[in-house]
Amino acid sequence: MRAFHAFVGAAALLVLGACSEKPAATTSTTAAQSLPPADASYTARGRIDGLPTPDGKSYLHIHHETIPEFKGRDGTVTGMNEMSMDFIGVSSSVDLSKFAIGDAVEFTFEVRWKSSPRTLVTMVKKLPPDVALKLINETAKPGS
Ligand SMILES: [Cu+2]
Repeated sequence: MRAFHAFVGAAALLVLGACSEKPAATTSTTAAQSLPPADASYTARGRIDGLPTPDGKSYLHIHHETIPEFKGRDGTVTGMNEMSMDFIGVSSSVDLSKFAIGDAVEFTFEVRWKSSPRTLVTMVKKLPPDVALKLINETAKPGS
């Protein structure tokens, strides 16, 4: 019995390992080679609310400030309200290991309405921790 359970455990780990590596590999390949030109690119400020986990269940999540110049699918400037938003596509050139939840950041993302990932984060840089972000709906600060 004991040997059987150990075997099942090892098999489960292998499956998890395979799942967690696939999305990352797909994202970086896509980013480097086969993406059409971006419809638009925006730079905004925000606070990191979540970071990708190896199991693929969590993505880069940023509570961003208002983006007044944001254009909708038809090219009309609609603006994007302050919101907490998942960014599923992250360029392989961005090293997220340097960041922690709660970090204030400036970041750039590209939008492609007709392909996947629809948003691709291409730059993230840390802002001073005491920077005053305009996040009206910010509730409890992480760690408080
Ligand atoms: Cu948004």
